[in-house]
Amino acid sequence: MSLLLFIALLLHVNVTLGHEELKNVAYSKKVTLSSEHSSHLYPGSKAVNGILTDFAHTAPEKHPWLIIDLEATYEIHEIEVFARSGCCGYQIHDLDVRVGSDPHNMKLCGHFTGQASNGQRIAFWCPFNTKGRYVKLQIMAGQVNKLSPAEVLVWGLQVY
Ligand SMILES: [Ca+2]
Repeated sequence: MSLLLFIALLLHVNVTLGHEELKNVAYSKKVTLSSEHSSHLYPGSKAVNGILTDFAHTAPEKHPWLIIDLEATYEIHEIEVFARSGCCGYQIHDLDVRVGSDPHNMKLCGHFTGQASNGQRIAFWCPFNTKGRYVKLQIMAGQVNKLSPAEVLVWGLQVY
């Protein structure tokens, strides 16, 4: 990846690839968590608000998950997950990232064993021609886990 492209990705600006533009299609979309933190201070919307210093946070569970509804079908190239920056990055581990046309029929895009460090950016490059409307993150191992991403970016092209 060129330095310029990398900087463009960091700044969340659109990247031109040939004649098409990859966009972060998760920004401000609807996010459902498998459970909410008891304080209700960390809703799913904080995982797609463009702010790396806040985060979504489930209650403690065995296999907590987060689903983003992209509201349309996209060809998805890359998914980026940022761990919490101030603390507790280790909460991101054994993470499956899946894409699909409905939440019950999803294909694996990538897996991160971890544990993450605070603020770590984790990139998942989806298999060629991955298409879907829903993106799911789920912790797959351990007994008591909290899913707490600071931000999830989904780089895709709309399928017409
Ligand atoms: Ca955020």
